[in-house]
Amino acid sequence: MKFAVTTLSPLIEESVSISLFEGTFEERTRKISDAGYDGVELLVRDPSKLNLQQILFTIRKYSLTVAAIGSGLQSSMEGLTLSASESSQRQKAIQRARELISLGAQLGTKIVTIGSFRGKSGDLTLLTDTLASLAKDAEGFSIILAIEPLNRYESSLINTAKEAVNVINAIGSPNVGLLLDTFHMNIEEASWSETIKETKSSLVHVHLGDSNRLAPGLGHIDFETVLTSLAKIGYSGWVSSEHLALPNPDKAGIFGAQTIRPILNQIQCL
Ligand code: LER
Ligand code: MN
Repeated sequence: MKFAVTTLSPLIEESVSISLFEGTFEERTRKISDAGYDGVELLVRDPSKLNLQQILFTIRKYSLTVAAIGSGLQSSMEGLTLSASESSQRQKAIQRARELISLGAQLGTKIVTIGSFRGKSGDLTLLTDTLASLAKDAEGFSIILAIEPLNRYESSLINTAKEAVNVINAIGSPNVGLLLDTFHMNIEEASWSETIKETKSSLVHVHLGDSNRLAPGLGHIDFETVLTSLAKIGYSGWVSSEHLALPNPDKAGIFGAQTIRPILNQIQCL
């Protein structure tokens, strides 16, 4: 398993609750590397504004890789959702998803997340069709769209791992998989080990956040059980810390790494 953390891509001035580490993009990248992460999950707004060469240069300078493109800012900051009922709005979101897929390929990751970008409510059949058509774009770029169940208070579309797997199976593409986020799982799932075992064949990405959405170790989720369950199914993808930047973005990022890195090291020694 490889270990990443969510942080903003360059040129976003607004503060974002789940962007870890403070400073310029280069300063954040250096701190992420120093804290013991292997990669970054980049939170992106408008991909056309990004200087990709500069991002790649900085990330490589600190021996990191891009774990995933996080799409959550599309709904929270750009007002775009893939389940928008109005066709022109939905088309704008679909176009943006295509840009994120292309961005992911150019930055060398396989994963584009589909979490809150899908919207808070809407028609699941329409969303499934939209994701099926995006899967064809993803195929051309060797990208996997990682569908993330969100807890019931954030969306009425796909709350559980089982619901996500139903959508993934209905689409039937190797370019669509499952993203499990421990914060959402803590609300919606009955068992860490059973859910992870049952979703083995679909699982492509994992978000780590504690029960209160603080850094791992600041709530009551047993991350040893979570990570051991992932190891037992042979999961070799990314576990990406995505949690509130509290008490501040640096402390939260460092604390999360201090909780997770020793468990990963121990598991990898077994
Ligand atoms: C939102 O709660 C979340 O977990 C993000 O990954 C969604 O884009
Ligand atoms: Mn998440």
